[in-house]
Amino acid sequence: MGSDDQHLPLFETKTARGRVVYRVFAATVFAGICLIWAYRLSYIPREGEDGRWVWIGLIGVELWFGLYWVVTQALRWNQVYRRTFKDRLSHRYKNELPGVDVFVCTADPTIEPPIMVMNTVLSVMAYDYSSEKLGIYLSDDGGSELTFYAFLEACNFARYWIPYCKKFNVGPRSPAAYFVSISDQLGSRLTTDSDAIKIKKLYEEMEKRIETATKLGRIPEEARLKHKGFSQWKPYSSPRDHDTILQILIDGKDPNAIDIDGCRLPTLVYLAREKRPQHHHNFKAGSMNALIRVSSKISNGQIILNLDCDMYSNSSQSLLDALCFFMDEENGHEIAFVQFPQSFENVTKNELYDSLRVISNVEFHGADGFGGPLYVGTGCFHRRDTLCGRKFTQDCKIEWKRDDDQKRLQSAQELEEETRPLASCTYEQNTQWGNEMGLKYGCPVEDVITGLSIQCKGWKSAYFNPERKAFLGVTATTLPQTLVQHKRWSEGDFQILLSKYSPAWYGYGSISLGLQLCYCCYCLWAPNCLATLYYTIIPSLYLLKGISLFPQVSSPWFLPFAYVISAKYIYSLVEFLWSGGTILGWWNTQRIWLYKRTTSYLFAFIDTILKKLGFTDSTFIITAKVADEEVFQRYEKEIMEFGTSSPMFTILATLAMLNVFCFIGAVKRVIMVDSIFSIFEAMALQILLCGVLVLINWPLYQGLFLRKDKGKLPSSVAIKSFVLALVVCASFSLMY
Ligand SMILES: *[C@@H]1O[C@H](CO)[C@@H](O)[C@H](O)[C@H]1NC(C)=O
Ligand SMILES: CC(=O)N[C@H]1CO[C@H](CO)[C@@H](O)[C@@H]1O
Repeated sequence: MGSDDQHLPLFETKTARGRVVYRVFAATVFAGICLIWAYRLSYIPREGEDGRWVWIGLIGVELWFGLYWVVTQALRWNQVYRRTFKDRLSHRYKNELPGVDVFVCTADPTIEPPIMVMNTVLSVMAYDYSSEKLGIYLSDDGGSELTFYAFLEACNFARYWIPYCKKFNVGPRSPAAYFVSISDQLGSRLTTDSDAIKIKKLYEEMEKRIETATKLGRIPEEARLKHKGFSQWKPYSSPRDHDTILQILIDGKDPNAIDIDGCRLPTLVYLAREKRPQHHHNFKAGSMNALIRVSSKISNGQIILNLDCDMYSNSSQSLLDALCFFMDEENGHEIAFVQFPQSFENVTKNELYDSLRVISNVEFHGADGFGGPLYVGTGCFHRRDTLCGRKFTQDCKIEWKRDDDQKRLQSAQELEEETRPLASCTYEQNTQWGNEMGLKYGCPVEDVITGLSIQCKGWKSAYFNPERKAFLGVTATTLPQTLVQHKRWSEGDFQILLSKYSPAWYGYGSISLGLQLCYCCYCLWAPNCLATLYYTIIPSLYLLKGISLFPQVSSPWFLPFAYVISAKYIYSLVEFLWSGGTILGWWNTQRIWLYKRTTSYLFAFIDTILKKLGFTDSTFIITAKVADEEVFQRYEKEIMEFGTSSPMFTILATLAMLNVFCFIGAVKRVIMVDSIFSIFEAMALQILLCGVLVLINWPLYQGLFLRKDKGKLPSSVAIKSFVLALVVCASFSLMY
């Protein structure tokens, strides 16, 4: 190792190419938007004329869309890309790498099957990292014996799995994903590759035991007798009412904790924090904070990785990638967390529901250019001290070398006893936990608000989006799941905007203006519903009536509309294709964009306002990660899944019906009254808007009238929406 090597950075940051071209393009779009505003303001119908108020409404809506578009430019203005140099890291630090604790949170064994959770756990246990420095903590908010049983099984299987992974350098290291990936080869190599076959058999036996236990809802008696840990479940224990259950299954400091090759194993800890009905448990933020405290006594890794239980590690090197950021001599000391993208394994080719493609591959790179991405609650490495509320100062370079390997005198059992009180319900009373320390409480997106407050303390974050995805999760596979998930996100983000931690004022002066705007793009999701609803309803109704709300085709004012609309959509298509999507995928994403805005965001908006006025209380809904066989088959065929009747679907269906009626009305008018040309001349944009709405709603009409399977819309929704839309159209036609 030459002395020059010491000065080379561990990561590099490159600004995106084509930035200037993009900025010029954005400026032209903005000029178009200004012209649209000018048109609206100069043609307001006079008092008493038809459509005066509607026109004024359009001014408001177009002002909103235009300004929101300006805000979203922050995410595209200054994109950067990161690259790491893991070889330099290993070279320079060899055995002096810091301890890393991995937190996996699960909450309900029926919604999040234990076998899936164990695959996540096993995938991180098998990281390419020195086992003594790795601690894996499972927080089980379901307080379930089933999960604990599965964890014991996984712990045992790990003794075979980790050596196998290291010996053959396998990838991915989630056994389930690995066996799927080699299933073709296994078929042909049946007789030669006996190691693979042996380990697969072991896995399948374990899987069978866990799945049987899950199905029966109870664990085998002999397992219960074999491990003392089960005695911590008392007859009166229930998920909402139990003592702290803490088990150190593998003590990394114990020289006897070894795998079948005699190598040390990572620390493995199970925690179900105390739950009492009279104490609020603060959902995932509460369990993360309990884990932070408990782990500080056991392994106390300086770096903490937070993973959702359905998100396995697909790259055994991502830990080293993250360390390249933290340990860089030049810039590492200011980085508080490294966020990896949320990627999904279960996305169909033309992503029927939302896949966060553009957020992951475009927008977060933009936020990174202004000081760092948001913390999104999974796939994120944190420095422990910043997570615990430390403020940034220029001189707080961290000392990575620590004398960690000193012998601990207590046994694991003594340590458990000593640590248990840290996870009790009352521990946090009169402390700063949930406020200045750990993850913040009281917000449905505890992660985003926590990340923001860390950045407001002067820290930066980094976004790392490698070609080979570091973590893979499961995405929503039905429309209700998607909409509910987005309701929670948009509601949480909107609450942040209105809270004392609002990026708009709390962030002022402590994070860059660009980053403030980036946060606002997400925090303003919910209020977007109003403008979108206006645009999906009013122009169509006026089309039905034959009143034009947009400039005629021959008017010069038509040009800014045509330019802004085509520029925006062509750009959005190009961006989508560039980030790896398909054309149909883009079209599907536009549909979900519309559905989210007219339902999820609307409900989020109303709920937030009601909550501000003191009416409702927030509830955390976990979105199910499994679906039954039929649902799954439809998902694979990219058939939209409705299935239930919900107020959200009534809204969607009514809007869809309304647009069909208006479109039919317009066609009728063409045939009966006017000539095609004069209508088209006057109403081209309204016809286009209404027509696109009808086209994009095609799966809804299918779900309402054509499909016979269980995933269609219930007929009650069909009737309700039909009648509602008819009443609206008829009364509108009569009223004016
Ligand atoms: C996951 O990892 C495997 C190799 O281990 C790789 O072939 C695959 O492309 C990765 N998946 C994604 C989505 O990056
Ligand atoms: C939960 C779930 O739907 N898992 C599926 C994800 O996709 C893989 C591969 O397509 C399936 O094998 C899983 O069953």
